[in-house]
Amino acid sequence: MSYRDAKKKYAALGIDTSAAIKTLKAVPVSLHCWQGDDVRGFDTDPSKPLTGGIQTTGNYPGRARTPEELMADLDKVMSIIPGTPKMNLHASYAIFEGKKWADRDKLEPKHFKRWVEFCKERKLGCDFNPTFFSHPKCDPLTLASPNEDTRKFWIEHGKASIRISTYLAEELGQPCVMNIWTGDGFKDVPGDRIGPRRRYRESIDAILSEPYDFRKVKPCIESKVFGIGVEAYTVGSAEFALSYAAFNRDKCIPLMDNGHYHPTEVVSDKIPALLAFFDEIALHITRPIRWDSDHVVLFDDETREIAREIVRCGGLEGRVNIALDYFDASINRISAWATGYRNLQKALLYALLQPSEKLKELQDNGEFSRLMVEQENLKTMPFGDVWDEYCKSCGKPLDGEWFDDVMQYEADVLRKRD
Ligand code: RNT
Ligand code: ZN
Repeated sequence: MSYRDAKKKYAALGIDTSAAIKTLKAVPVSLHCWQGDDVRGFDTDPSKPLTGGIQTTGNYPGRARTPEELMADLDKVMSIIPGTPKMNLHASYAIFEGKKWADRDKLEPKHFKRWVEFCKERKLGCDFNPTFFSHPKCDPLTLASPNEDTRKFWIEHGKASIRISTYLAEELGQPCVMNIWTGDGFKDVPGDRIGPRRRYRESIDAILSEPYDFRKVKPCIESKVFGIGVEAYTVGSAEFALSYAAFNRDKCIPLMDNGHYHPTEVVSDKIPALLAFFDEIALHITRPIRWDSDHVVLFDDETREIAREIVRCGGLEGRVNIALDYFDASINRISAWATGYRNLQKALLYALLQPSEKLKELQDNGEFSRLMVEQENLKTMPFGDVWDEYCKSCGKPLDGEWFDDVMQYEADVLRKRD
Protein backbone atom coordinates (compact mmCIF):
# COMPACT_ATOMS: atom_id res chain seq x y z
CA MET A 1 0.00 0.00 0.00
CA SER A 2 1.29 3.47 -0.78
CA TYR A 3 1.30 6.48 1.50
CA ARG A 4 -1.63 8.00 -0.41
CA ASP A 5 -3.80 4.99 0.27
CA ALA A 6 -2.71 4.89 3.89
CA LYS A 7 -3.49 8.57 4.28
CA LYS A 8 -7.01 7.94 2.99
CA LYS A 9 -7.54 5.03 5.35
CA TYR A 10 -6.49 7.12 8.32
CA ALA A 11 -8.56 10.07 7.10
CA ALA A 12 -11.62 7.82 7.17
CA LEU A 13 -11.02 7.53 10.93
CA GLY A 14 -10.68 11.28 11.20
CA ILE A 15 -6.88 11.18 11.47
CA ASP A 16 -4.68 13.59 9.54
CA THR A 17 -1.40 11.80 8.80
CA SER A 18 0.32 14.96 7.50
CA ALA A 19 -0.49 16.77 10.74
CA ALA A 20 0.91 13.85 12.74
CA ILE A 21 4.13 13.92 10.72
CA LYS A 22 4.47 17.66 11.15
CA THR A 23 3.90 17.48 14.90
CA LEU A 24 6.43 14.72 15.47
CA LYS A 25 9.15 16.45 13.48
CA ALA A 26 9.26 19.27 16.01
CA VAL A 27 9.37 17.16 19.20
CA PRO A 28 12.78 17.13 20.85
CA VAL A 29 13.88 13.68 22.03
CA SER A 30 17.14 13.46 23.94
CA LEU A 31 19.82 11.25 22.51
CA HIS A 32 21.99 9.94 25.36
CA CYS A 33 25.71 10.18 24.62
CA TRP A 34 26.48 7.19 26.85
CA GLN A 35 25.33 4.44 24.45
CA GLY A 36 28.45 5.13 22.38
CA ASP A 37 31.08 4.24 24.96
CA ASP A 38 29.38 2.02 27.55
CA VAL A 39 28.88 4.94 30.02
CA ARG A 40 32.66 5.43 30.43
CA GLY A 41 33.05 9.15 29.88
CA PHE A 42 36.40 10.88 29.60
CA ASP A 43 37.26 11.88 33.15
CA THR A 44 38.22 8.58 34.76
CA ASP A 45 40.61 5.72 34.05
CA PRO A 46 38.94 3.48 31.45
CA SER A 47 40.71 0.40 32.83
CA LYS A 48 38.79 0.76 36.13
CA PRO A 49 35.35 -0.84 36.39
CA LEU A 50 32.17 1.23 36.42
CA THR A 51 30.84 1.63 39.96
CA GLY A 52 27.94 3.23 41.80
CA GLY A 53 25.10 1.15 40.41
CA ILE A 54 25.96 1.37 36.71
CA GLN A 55 27.16 -1.60 34.72
CA THR A 56 27.31 -2.58 31.07
CA THR A 57 27.74 -6.06 29.68
CA GLY A 58 29.38 -7.11 26.44
CA ASN A 59 32.57 -6.16 24.66
CA TYR A 60 31.52 -5.61 21.07
CA PRO A 61 34.40 -3.98 19.19
CA GLY A 62 34.52 -0.27 18.47
CA ARG A 63 33.68 1.56 21.70
CA ALA A 64 34.33 5.31 21.31
CA ARG A 65 37.37 6.20 23.41
CA THR A 66 37.79 9.90 22.76
CA PRO A 67 35.53 12.92 22.24
CA GLU A 68 36.39 12.83 18.53
CA GLU A 69 35.36 9.19 18.20
CA LEU A 70 32.16 9.73 20.16
CA MET A 71 31.24 12.77 18.10
CA ALA A 72 31.90 10.91 14.85
CA ASP A 73 29.67 8.07 16.04
CA LEU A 74 26.96 10.53 17.07
CA ASP A 75 27.06 12.01 13.58
CA LYS A 76 26.63 8.56 12.12
CA VAL A 77 23.61 7.94 14.37
CA MET A 78 22.11 11.31 13.55
CA SER A 79 22.36 10.57 9.85
CA ILE A 80 20.03 7.62 10.45
CA ILE A 81 17.42 8.90 12.88
CA PRO A 82 14.41 11.02 11.91
CA GLY A 83 13.01 13.77 14.12
CA THR A 84 14.61 16.41 16.33
CA PRO A 85 17.34 14.98 18.50
CA LYS A 86 18.67 16.88 21.50
CA MET A 87 22.02 15.91 23.01
CA ASN A 88 22.09 14.43 26.49
CA LEU A 89 25.46 14.59 28.22
CA HIS A 90 26.82 13.31 31.50
CA ALA A 91 29.30 15.42 33.45
CA SER A 92 31.84 12.63 32.99
CA TYR A 93 31.98 13.58 29.30
CA ALA A 94 33.80 16.82 30.12
CA ILE A 95 36.52 17.60 27.60
CA PHE A 96 39.81 18.73 29.10
CA GLU A 97 41.79 20.77 26.62
CA GLY A 98 45.54 20.70 27.04
CA LYS A 99 45.32 17.80 29.51
CA LYS A 100 44.04 20.08 32.29
CA TRP A 101 41.92 17.57 34.13
CA ALA A 102 39.44 18.85 36.71
CA ASP A 103 37.65 16.79 39.32
CA ARG A 104 33.86 16.69 39.29
CA ASP A 105 33.44 19.31 42.02
CA LYS A 106 35.55 21.71 39.97
CA LEU A 107 33.91 21.28 36.57
CA GLU A 108 33.19 24.46 34.67
CA PRO A 109 31.23 25.47 31.59
CA LYS A 110 34.50 25.67 29.66
CA HIS A 111 34.85 21.90 29.92
CA PHE A 112 31.74 21.65 27.75
CA LYS A 113 32.68 24.27 25.19
CA ARG A 114 33.49 21.68 22.54
CA TRP A 115 30.09 20.09 23.11
CA VAL A 116 28.44 23.50 22.71
CA GLU A 117 30.26 23.92 19.41
CA PHE A 118 29.19 20.44 18.38
CA CYS A 119 25.54 21.21 19.22
CA LYS A 120 25.59 24.64 17.60
CA GLU A 121 26.92 23.27 14.33
CA ARG A 122 24.09 20.76 14.30
CA LYS A 123 21.41 23.06 15.78
CA LEU A 124 20.87 20.82 18.80
CA GLY A 125 19.75 21.62 22.31
CA CYS A 126 21.48 19.82 25.17
CA ASP A 127 20.42 18.16 28.41
CA PHE A 128 22.83 17.44 31.25
CA ASN A 129 23.44 15.00 34.09
CA PRO A 130 25.74 15.35 37.06
CA THR A 131 27.64 12.04 37.31
CA PHE A 132 27.36 10.59 40.80
CA PHE A 133 28.93 7.23 39.92
CA SER A 134 32.15 5.60 38.68
CA HIS A 135 34.37 7.83 40.80
CA PRO A 136 36.67 7.20 43.81
CA LYS A 137 34.56 9.56 45.96
CA CYS A 138 31.61 7.13 45.94
CA ASP A 139 32.20 5.86 49.48
CA PRO A 140 29.95 3.97 48.31
CA LEU A 141 27.30 6.63 49.02
CA THR A 142 27.41 10.11 47.51
CA LEU A 143 24.76 12.71 48.39
CA ALA A 144 23.46 10.47 51.17
CA SER A 145 26.85 9.64 52.66
CA PRO A 146 27.30 9.96 56.42
CA ASN A 147 30.73 11.44 55.65
CA GLU A 148 30.44 15.21 55.44
CA ASP A 149 33.42 15.64 53.11
CA THR A 150 31.96 13.15 50.67
CA ARG A 151 28.60 14.87 50.73
CA LYS A 152 30.22 18.27 50.25
CA PHE A 153 32.19 17.05 47.26
CA TRP A 154 29.07 15.74 45.55
CA ILE A 155 27.00 18.81 46.45
CA GLU A 156 29.68 20.93 44.81
CA HIS A 157 29.44 18.66 41.78
CA GLY A 158 25.67 19.20 41.68
CA LYS A 159 26.08 22.97 41.90
CA ALA A 160 28.74 22.96 39.19
CA SER A 161 26.29 20.97 37.06
CA ILE A 162 23.63 23.64 37.50
CA ARG A 163 26.09 26.28 36.28
CA ILE A 164 27.00 24.10 33.31
CA SER A 165 23.32 23.49 32.56
CA THR A 166 22.67 27.24 32.56
CA TYR A 167 25.57 27.66 30.15
CA LEU A 168 24.19 24.97 27.84
CA ALA A 169 20.68 26.44 27.92
CA GLU A 170 21.89 29.97 27.24
CA GLU A 171 24.34 29.06 24.50
CA LEU A 172 21.93 26.76 22.70
CA GLY A 173 18.71 28.68 23.29
CA GLN A 174 16.78 25.66 24.55
CA PRO A 175 16.00 24.60 28.13
CA CYS A 176 18.42 22.12 29.69
CA VAL A 177 16.90 19.23 31.62
CA MET A 178 19.35 18.38 34.41
CA ASN A 179 18.82 15.00 35.95
CA ILE A 180 19.89 14.05 39.46
CA TRP A 181 20.31 10.33 39.91
CA THR A 182 22.51 8.55 42.41
CA GLY A 183 22.96 4.85 42.99
CA ASP A 184 23.13 5.43 46.76
CA GLY A 185 21.91 2.37 48.61
CA PHE A 186 22.90 -0.82 50.42
CA LYS A 187 23.54 -4.37 49.38
CA ASP A 188 21.93 -5.79 52.47
CA VAL A 189 19.39 -4.97 55.13
CA PRO A 190 20.22 -1.49 56.42
CA GLY A 191 20.42 -0.55 60.08
CA ASP A 192 19.06 2.93 59.35
CA ARG A 193 16.78 3.77 56.47
CA ILE A 194 15.71 7.29 57.28
CA GLY A 195 19.16 8.78 57.98
CA PRO A 196 20.45 8.44 54.41
CA ARG A 197 17.16 9.78 53.06
CA ARG A 198 17.29 12.84 55.31
CA ARG A 199 20.85 13.50 54.16
CA TYR A 200 19.90 12.95 50.52
CA ARG A 201 17.07 15.42 50.90
CA GLU A 202 19.34 18.04 52.48
CA SER A 203 22.00 17.51 49.83
CA ILE A 204 19.52 18.06 47.00
CA ASP A 205 18.29 21.18 48.84
CA ALA A 206 21.89 22.40 48.92
CA ILE A 207 22.41 21.70 45.21
CA LEU A 208 19.20 23.48 44.25
CA SER A 209 20.18 26.49 46.35
CA GLU A 210 22.58 27.33 43.50
CA PRO A 211 20.77 30.09 41.58
CA TYR A 212 19.17 29.16 38.24
CA ASP A 213 16.24 30.16 36.08
CA PHE A 214 13.72 27.30 36.27
CA ARG A 215 12.54 28.09 32.75
CA LYS A 216 16.02 27.41 31.44
CA VAL A 217 17.36 24.74 33.75
CA LYS A 218 15.01 21.96 34.77
CA PRO A 219 16.45 19.85 37.55
CA CYS A 220 14.87 16.39 37.78
CA ILE A 221 14.88 13.79 40.52
CA GLU A 222 15.08 10.23 39.18
CA SER A 223 13.98 7.37 41.41
CA LYS A 224 15.03 3.74 41.33
CA VAL A 225 13.83 0.57 42.99
CA PHE A 226 17.23 -1.12 43.30
CA GLY A 227 20.59 -1.46 41.59
CA ILE A 228 23.42 -3.93 41.20
CA GLY A 229 25.20 -4.13 44.54
CA VAL A 230 22.44 -2.19 46.28
CA GLU A 231 19.75 -4.83 46.14
CA ALA A 232 18.28 -4.29 49.61
CA TYR A 233 17.76 -0.56 49.79
CA THR A 234 17.88 2.46 47.50
CA VAL A 235 17.94 5.90 49.08
CA GLY A 236 16.25 7.63 46.14
CA SER A 237 13.24 5.33 46.02
CA ALA A 238 10.03 6.16 44.14
CA GLU A 239 8.34 7.66 47.18
CA PHE A 240 11.41 9.67 48.07
CA ALA A 241 11.91 11.14 44.60
CA LEU A 242 8.26 11.87 44.02
CA SER A 243 7.81 13.47 47.42
CA TYR A 244 10.90 15.59 46.87
CA ALA A 245 9.60 16.81 43.53
CA ALA A 246 6.10 17.41 44.90
CA PHE A 247 7.32 19.44 47.87
CA ASN A 248 9.73 21.43 45.67
CA ARG A 249 7.63 21.87 42.57
CA ASP A 250 8.87 25.40 41.99
CA LYS A 251 12.42 24.06 41.68
CA CYS A 252 12.40 20.62 40.08
CA ILE A 253 10.36 17.94 38.34
CA PRO A 254 10.11 14.17 38.79
CA LEU A 255 11.81 11.83 36.33
CA MET A 256 10.58 8.30 35.72
CA ASP A 257 12.81 5.68 34.10
CA ASN A 258 10.73 2.71 33.02
CA GLY A 259 13.48 0.33 34.14
CA HIS A 260 13.22 1.53 37.71
CA TYR A 261 10.05 -0.10 38.94
CA HIS A 262 8.91 -3.58 39.90
CA PRO A 263 8.43 -5.67 36.75
CA THR A 264 4.63 -5.55 36.79
CA GLU A 265 4.46 -1.77 37.26
CA VAL A 266 4.12 0.30 34.10
CA VAL A 267 5.27 3.85 33.52
CA SER A 268 2.58 4.33 30.87
CA ASP A 269 0.03 4.36 33.69
CA LYS A 270 2.16 6.57 35.91
CA ILE A 271 2.41 9.34 33.29
CA PRO A 272 -1.22 10.49 33.61
CA ALA A 273 -1.06 9.97 37.37
CA LEU A 274 1.79 12.46 37.67
CA LEU A 275 0.40 14.84 35.06
CA ALA A 276 -2.74 15.15 37.17
CA PHE A 277 -0.48 17.03 39.63
CA PHE A 278 2.72 18.21 37.93
CA ASP A 279 2.84 20.69 35.05
CA GLU A 280 5.90 18.95 33.71
CA ILE A 281 7.61 15.60 34.11
CA ALA A 282 10.62 13.90 32.53
CA LEU A 283 11.11 10.36 31.27
CA HIS A 284 13.98 7.98 30.63
CA ILE A 285 12.75 5.50 28.08
CA THR A 286 14.50 2.16 28.15
CA ARG A 287 13.69 -1.55 28.00
CA PRO A 288 13.98 -3.51 31.20
CA ILE A 289 14.09 -7.27 30.81
CA ARG A 290 12.96 -8.47 34.23
CA TRP A 291 15.08 -5.77 35.88
CA ASP A 292 16.79 -2.48 35.04
CA SER A 293 18.76 -4.09 32.22
CA ASP A 294 18.74 -1.05 29.90
CA HIS A 295 18.22 -3.02 26.70
CA VAL A 296 17.66 -1.20 23.40
CA VAL A 297 14.14 0.25 23.12
CA LEU A 298 11.90 -1.80 20.81
CA PHE A 299 8.61 -0.99 19.11
CA ASP A 300 6.85 -3.04 21.76
CA ASP A 301 3.57 -2.80 23.62
CA GLU A 302 4.78 -0.78 26.59
CA THR A 303 6.81 1.66 24.49
CA ARG A 304 3.69 2.26 22.39
CA GLU A 305 1.55 2.65 25.50
CA ILE A 306 4.03 5.15 26.99
CA ALA A 307 3.90 7.10 23.71
CA ARG A 308 0.08 6.98 23.69
CA GLU A 309 -0.06 8.48 27.17
CA ILE A 310 2.51 11.15 26.30
CA VAL A 311 0.40 12.17 23.31
CA ARG A 312 -3.00 11.90 25.00
CA CYS A 313 -1.91 13.89 28.05
CA GLY A 314 -0.57 16.78 26.00
CA GLY A 315 2.97 15.70 26.68
CA LEU A 316 4.21 16.85 23.29
CA GLU A 317 3.22 20.40 24.16
CA GLY A 318 6.10 20.70 26.58
CA ARG A 319 4.72 18.76 29.52
CA VAL A 320 6.86 15.65 29.06
CA ASN A 321 10.61 15.89 28.57
CA ILE A 322 11.53 12.76 26.66
CA ALA A 323 14.95 11.13 26.87
CA LEU A 324 16.35 7.72 26.03
CA ASP A 325 18.44 5.73 28.49
CA TYR A 326 19.85 2.39 27.42
CA PHE A 327 23.29 0.97 26.81
CA ASP A 328 24.11 -2.33 25.21
CA ALA A 329 27.78 -3.21 24.75
CA SER A 330 27.08 -6.61 23.21
CA ILE A 331 25.98 -5.43 19.75
CA ASN A 332 27.03 -2.72 17.30
CA ARG A 333 26.57 0.42 19.38
CA ILE A 334 25.51 2.63 16.49
CA SER A 335 22.89 0.14 15.41
CA ALA A 336 21.69 -0.08 19.03
CA TRP A 337 21.53 3.69 19.37
CA ALA A 338 19.66 4.15 16.07
CA THR A 339 17.28 1.25 16.63
CA GLY A 340 16.13 2.56 20.01
CA TYR A 341 15.76 6.13 18.77
CA ARG A 342 13.87 5.08 15.66
CA ASN A 343 11.61 2.84 17.71
CA LEU A 344 10.66 5.64 20.04
CA GLN A 345 9.95 7.85 17.03
CA LYS A 346 7.81 5.05 15.65
CA ALA A 347 5.89 4.72 18.88
CA LEU A 348 5.25 8.47 19.01
CA LEU A 349 4.05 8.53 15.40
CA TYR A 350 1.87 5.50 16.08
CA ALA A 351 0.40 7.33 19.06
CA LEU A 352 -0.25 10.46 17.00
CA LEU A 353 -2.24 8.30 14.59
CA GLN A 354 -4.73 7.15 17.21
CA PRO A 355 -8.25 8.57 17.26
CA SER A 356 -7.79 9.58 20.88
CA GLU A 357 -10.92 11.72 21.12
CA LYS A 358 -13.07 8.92 19.77
CA LEU A 359 -11.58 6.33 22.11
CA LYS A 360 -12.16 8.63 25.04
CA GLU A 361 -15.77 9.12 24.00
CA LEU A 362 -16.35 5.37 23.76
CA GLN A 363 -14.96 4.96 27.25
CA ASP A 364 -17.01 7.80 28.69
CA ASN A 365 -20.15 6.36 27.08
CA GLY A 366 -19.43 2.97 28.58
CA GLU A 367 -19.06 1.34 25.14
CA PHE A 368 -16.34 -1.02 26.26
CA SER A 369 -16.95 -3.78 23.68
CA ARG A 370 -16.57 -1.31 20.83
CA LEU A 371 -13.58 0.30 22.54
CA MET A 372 -11.77 -3.03 22.58
CA VAL A 373 -12.64 -3.88 18.97
CA GLU A 374 -11.66 -0.46 17.64
CA GLN A 375 -8.39 -0.45 19.52
CA GLU A 376 -7.60 -3.87 18.05
CA ASN A 377 -8.53 -2.72 14.53
CA LEU A 378 -6.04 0.11 14.81
CA LYS A 379 -3.21 -2.39 15.10
CA THR A 380 -3.52 -3.48 11.47
CA MET A 381 -3.82 -0.02 9.97
CA PRO A 382 -1.13 0.70 7.31
CA PHE A 383 1.16 2.37 9.82
CA GLY A 384 4.34 1.33 7.99
CA ASP A 385 3.49 3.54 5.02
CA VAL A 386 3.09 6.59 7.21
CA TRP A 387 6.34 5.74 9.00
CA ASP A 388 8.15 5.51 5.65
CA GLU A 389 6.70 8.85 4.63
CA TYR A 390 7.87 10.39 7.91
CA CYS A 391 11.43 9.09 7.42
CA LYS A 392 11.46 10.34 3.83
CA SER A 393 10.17 13.77 4.79
CA CYS A 394 12.95 14.02 7.40
CA GLY A 395 15.47 13.04 4.70
CA LYS A 396 16.38 9.89 6.64
CA PRO A 397 16.62 6.25 5.52
CA LEU A 398 13.67 3.88 5.71
CA ASP A 399 13.78 0.67 7.74
CA GLY A 400 15.93 -1.74 5.79
CA GLU A 401 17.98 1.02 4.21
CA TRP A 402 20.55 1.88 6.87
CA PHE A 403 21.95 -1.26 8.43
CA ASP A 404 24.41 -2.11 5.65
CA ASP A 405 25.78 1.39 5.91
CA VAL A 406 26.36 0.91 9.65
CA MET A 407 28.15 -2.37 8.93
CA GLN A 408 30.36 -0.53 6.45
CA TYR A 409 31.15 2.08 9.14
CA GLU A 410 31.96 -0.78 11.50
CA ALA A 411 34.42 -2.22 8.99
CA ASP A 412 35.97 1.14 8.04
CA VAL A 413 36.01 2.87 11.43
CA LEU A 414 34.93 0.87 14.47
CA ARG A 415 36.98 -2.28 13.83
CA LYS A 416 40.11 -0.17 13.47
CA ARG A 417 39.79 1.15 17.03
CA ASP A 418 40.72 -1.98 18.99
C1 RNT B 1 20.61 4.46 36.25
C2 RNT B 1 19.78 5.59 35.76
C3 RNT B 1 20.53 6.73 35.16
C4 RNT B 1 21.64 6.30 34.24
C5 RNT B 1 22.21 7.38 33.37
C6 RNT B 1 23.53 7.00 32.80
O1 RNT B 1 19.89 3.38 36.65
O2 RNT B 1 18.81 5.12 34.88
O3 RNT B 1 19.63 7.57 34.54
O4 RNT B 1 21.26 5.23 33.43
O5 RNT B 1 22.24 8.56 34.04
ZN1 ZN C 1 17.66 6.55 33.82
